[in-house]
Amino acid sequence: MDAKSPRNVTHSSHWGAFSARVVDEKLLRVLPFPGDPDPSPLLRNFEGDGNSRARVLQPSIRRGWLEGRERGTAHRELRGRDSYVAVSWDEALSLLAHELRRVYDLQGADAIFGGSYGWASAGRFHHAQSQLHRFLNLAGGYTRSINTYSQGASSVVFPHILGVTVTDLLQQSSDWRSIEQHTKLFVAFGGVPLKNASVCAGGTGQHQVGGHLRAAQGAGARFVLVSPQRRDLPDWLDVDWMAIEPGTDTALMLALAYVLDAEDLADQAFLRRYCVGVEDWLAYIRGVVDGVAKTPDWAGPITGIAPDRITVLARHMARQRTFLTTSWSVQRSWYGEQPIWASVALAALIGQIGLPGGGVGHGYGMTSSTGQPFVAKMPTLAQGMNPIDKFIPVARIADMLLDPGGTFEYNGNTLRYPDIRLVYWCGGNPFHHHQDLHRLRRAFARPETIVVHEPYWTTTARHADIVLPATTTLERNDIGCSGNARHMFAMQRALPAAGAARSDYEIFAALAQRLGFSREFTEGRDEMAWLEQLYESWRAVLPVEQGAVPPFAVFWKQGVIELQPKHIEPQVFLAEFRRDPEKNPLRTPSGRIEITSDTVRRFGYNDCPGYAAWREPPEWRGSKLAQDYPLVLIANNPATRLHSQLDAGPFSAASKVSGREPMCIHPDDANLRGIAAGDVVRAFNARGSLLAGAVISDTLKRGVVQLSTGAWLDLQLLEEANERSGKPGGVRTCVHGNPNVLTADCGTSRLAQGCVGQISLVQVELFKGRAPAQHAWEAPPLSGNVSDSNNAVGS
Ligand code: PGD
Repeated sequence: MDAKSPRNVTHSSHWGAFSARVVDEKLLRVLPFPGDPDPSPLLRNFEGDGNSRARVLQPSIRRGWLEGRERGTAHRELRGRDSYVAVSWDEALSLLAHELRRVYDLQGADAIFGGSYGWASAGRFHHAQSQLHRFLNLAGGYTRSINTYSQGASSVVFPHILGVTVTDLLQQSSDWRSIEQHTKLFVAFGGVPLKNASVCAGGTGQHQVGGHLRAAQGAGARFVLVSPQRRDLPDWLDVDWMAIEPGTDTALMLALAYVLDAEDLADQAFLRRYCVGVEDWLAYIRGVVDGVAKTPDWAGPITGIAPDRITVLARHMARQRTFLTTSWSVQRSWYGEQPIWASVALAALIGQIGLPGGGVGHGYGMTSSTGQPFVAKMPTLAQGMNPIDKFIPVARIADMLLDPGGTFEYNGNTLRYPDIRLVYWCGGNPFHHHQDLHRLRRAFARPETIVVHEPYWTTTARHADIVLPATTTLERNDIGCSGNARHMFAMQRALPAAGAARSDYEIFAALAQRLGFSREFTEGRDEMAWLEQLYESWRAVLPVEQGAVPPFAVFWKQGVIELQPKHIEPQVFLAEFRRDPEKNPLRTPSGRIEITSDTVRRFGYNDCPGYAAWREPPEWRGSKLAQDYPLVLIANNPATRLHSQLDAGPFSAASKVSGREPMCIHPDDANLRGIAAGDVVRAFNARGSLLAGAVISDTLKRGVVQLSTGAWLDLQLLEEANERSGKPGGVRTCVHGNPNVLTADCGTSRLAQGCVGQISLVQVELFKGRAPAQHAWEAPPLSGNVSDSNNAVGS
């Protein structure tokens, strides 16, 4: 077909399937998949040319590294503000192959950090982490990371309480049909925010969470929202909003448990048959352990919720079919293990775990997947074996780089940080996702070499020594699906690669050739041959209930196939266990729900004892620090993009206020500070400072401000910082509004070491200086000019 004639190309993304209307090799429009009842507005971010300014178009080497590394300096401190030299693919790959060999030979494989956390793009073959891990495993191995920024605490605590991993949980969760049919009271700690249900890893053809909420309400369910933000459930839903103090959900749950216990409403038969350790927990709740009974009167001043509302809610919970769910955000904070544990223990007292419409869940609305019936395992690229057994919990990256050889606690073990010399990142943006970004900058000044594959000049790319231009999802072929979604999409190449960009696969294939394991890495296949192999080996082991699934050629031509959910009947979490706990014990040491875990108790962690307990977080409204920083900042996931992806796209860009990320502030807090809608405000604490655009809203609790993650970092020295907070010589301020300059970099507890990015204490003031424009979406200074012939694929 003539490249100029318009064509529609089937494709998919983490935020939904679509067809790309392409004219003259340019993307004109994105049209949502017609089968999607509620397509995500995030699709618009693919359109326009806002993102193209920041494309990495050529392999680029940081000048300080290029000029200094022979002399052993490499000017690591310049990372993040250095200029780059464009080089040919041949030169870049030779430099990198040499560097990898040097580090493997001199320092060993555990000196290479290949954790490379990040969402990258949908697509089973071009999954950036899988490509990197397959490559590094063949090269000799690497230090890896475990767990996620999403569910850092819950992924470690659930196996102790219920014997399930978070992956099991996603597959086994009670599905929305069972909730619609049976739930009378739906209590959502942290809500079911539709902005998050817009996305799921791998994408979906059907966004259905809004429809399920509507159906449940239509069938008579009542919703209680426990959150500092009303927007955590849709405004069209009739909701009883308990505007809780951020970080205090555990205290509320303990008080609810207190009422159930005190008023003899706990289901004793359930507790006896299915649980262990309830008496120890109740002794703590009654105040036998620490002299403090966890009554509603105790919880009222902590949570900001009136004691009588707590009492009434507990009674309602016991008297009707009640479903409790916690968001991922409530555990992304200090002692994040506790609200998860408390929610399960509370549901156990209610006694409805394993019954349709009752019991407990986690992560409803956090992606579109939770509560959708499991369909099938996905085609997966084999990563091989890593001969190195060193790992860190993912959010401990800065600790590792700053403290080689240092020890840390994790889930009952004392471990040691390796001495990392080379960091290899592919498909993630730590200068978006990590906390305390000034500290991360210091950590990123440590390794000898940092390598990043990126389509865009993100802040992470700007901290790398070797930056290799990666294609975007639209520039390659792939297969899009996720385990809890019914459709599988052919993700067909829509656009030619920008500049000299190559897919991660092509980059690793060329590197593997230089390092002598090309055959093992590629197995002799090109992109299309890999897609066919992945699809056909997946199709060969599909369960019979999937019926006839067409061969690859037919699938590719059709662009989409529809699969069947594994269970026809509504799925109920732990129903088998409830039916017969002897025959279907949980995978906990006792085989029962561990309201108290002897295993965790034996670890001896005071920040995570053997049952759910209230610990005052270092940063909350009640802490001493609140005298200086009286507002609680919620730094949650954005509504206008996935994390930091396509921040310059039209939907995300249009949401900026005065050229910056919008910060929501309650009218009373705004009035107190003389802030009006649209003003540029400065938020700061001892860790950092940022500018944002004010949005005045009473949809959040007084004393709370909200700023989404994902605005690309743009640190500028502001000489004109306000007198009250100004420092001599100015303050390095993110003028775009990336909240992770303000968040704390420490673990949830010694158990899980998850990230605590959700909540921090800050002060906010009207910015009185001349606010500079943000330049985060532009490429850094680049010298050198490389002819296209140098860049041919395969060099
Ligand atoms: P993304 O913006 O998705 O963020 O952090 P994550 O690092 O996943 O980054 C993906 C990067 O991959 C982008 O820069 C994109 O351009 C690049 N990319 C896309 N496709 C490809 C590809 O094919 N190849 C290559 N090489 N690159 C590609 C997300 C993380 O942030 C998560 S999951 C959560 S839940 C956390 N949430 C919070 C929070 O609530 N609060 C705070 N304060 N901080 C958080 N950080 C965490």
